[in-house]
Amino acid sequence: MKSRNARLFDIIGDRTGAVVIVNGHDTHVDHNFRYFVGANSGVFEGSALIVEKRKLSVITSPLESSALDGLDMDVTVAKGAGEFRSLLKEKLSGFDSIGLNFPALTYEGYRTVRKNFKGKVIDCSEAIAQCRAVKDEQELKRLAVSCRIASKVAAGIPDMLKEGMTERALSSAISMALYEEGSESPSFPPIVSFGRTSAIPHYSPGGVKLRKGNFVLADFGGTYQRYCSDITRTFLFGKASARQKDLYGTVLEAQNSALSVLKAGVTGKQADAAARKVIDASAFRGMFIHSLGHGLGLQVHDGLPILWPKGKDKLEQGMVVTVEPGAYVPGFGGVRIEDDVVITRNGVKVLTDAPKELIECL
Ligand SMILES: [Mn+2]
Repeated sequence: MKSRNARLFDIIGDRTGAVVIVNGHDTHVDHNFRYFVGANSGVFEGSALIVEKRKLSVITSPLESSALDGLDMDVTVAKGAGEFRSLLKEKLSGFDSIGLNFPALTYEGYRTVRKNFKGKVIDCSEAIAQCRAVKDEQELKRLAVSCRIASKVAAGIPDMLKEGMTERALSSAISMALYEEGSESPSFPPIVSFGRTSAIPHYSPGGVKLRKGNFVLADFGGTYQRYCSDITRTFLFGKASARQKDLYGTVLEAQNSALSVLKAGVTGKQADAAARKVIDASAFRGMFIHSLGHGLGLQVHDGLPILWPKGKDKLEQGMVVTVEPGAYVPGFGGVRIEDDVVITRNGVKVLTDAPKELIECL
C-alpha cells in the first residue's frame, strides 16, 4: 500500500500542493497529526505538520522532537512562538494554496496560518476522513491487537460480577483489566449499566447496585499503540426472564443479519437496514434508536464510514467499523451487542471474538 500522504493526494488531486495541520494545546491536538507522522509517542501540542505528496515536514518544540527520531521526515525545532511563526511563513511561502482540516483547527491556529500565508486556503477535512477510513497494514495489525485485548476483558466480565457492586466499581474493574492485558488506556470511560439504566445507550455509570435479574451492559475498549477497540456485551446477572431472552435474541439476530450482508460494495444504509428490519419485525419495534456502527481507528468515532440510514457511500476493503445494534425498553432495560470488523471483498473479518450467546451469571 502507498504511504498515507501519497494516498491523501490521490484523493485531493491537484486542488492543492500541501495540507497543513496546526495543533493547539491539550484537547486541541488534531489526531491527523499522529496519523500522518505515525509516531507512537509524543503529544505535539502547538506543533505544525506540512503534508505533501512525497514529503512530511514538522515544526515542533524541543520537548517533542525526540518522539520523531528515526521517522522519515523533515523536523525543525522552534524555540519559541516567534520562531515557530517565522518558520511556518518560510515553509509555506512556496505554495499558492494550502489545505487545512477545518473541524479540528482552532481559531487561534487559523489566525496563525492566515498571518503567515497569503495564498488560498481550502478545507480538506473530507479528503482526510476518506483517507483515514481505509486502514493500511500497520493500522490493521494494531487494531487486531487492540480488539483481542478488549475481547479478553469482555470474556472475563462474568467473573467480576458481585451482587451489590456499583456500576462505577465494574467500570473501574474493566479499566484495570484493560491495562493489565496490555492497553495504554481505555479508549473512553467504560459505559456500565445495570438493570433499568441499560435502556440509556450513552449512560454514565453511577451508584446503581447490581441485583439478581439485572441486565449488565458493558461498552468499552482500550488502545494499543494508540488504536482504539470498542466492544459491547450484555450479560444477565441471575436467570433471564422470557422477555429478557426475547430481547437479547432479537438484538443478536439483528447483529448477525448485518454481519451477513456486510462486504465491500455494500452501503452503510444497506447494513443498517439489515439489522433494523429484524428489530422492527419483533416486539421491540422502533427501539433501535441509534446508528448501526461507525469507523474505528485512532479515534473511537473515526469519522468515516457511518453505518446508518443516510449512509449512501459504498464500503471499501480495509475499512474498520463497529457493528452494534441495540434495543432499549424504557423502565425495563436494554441490550446492545457490538463487534469490530474489517470490511473485505467477500464479507467481514471479525476482530472481537468474545462469546455472544446470552450468558446467565449465576
Ligand atoms: Mn461504538
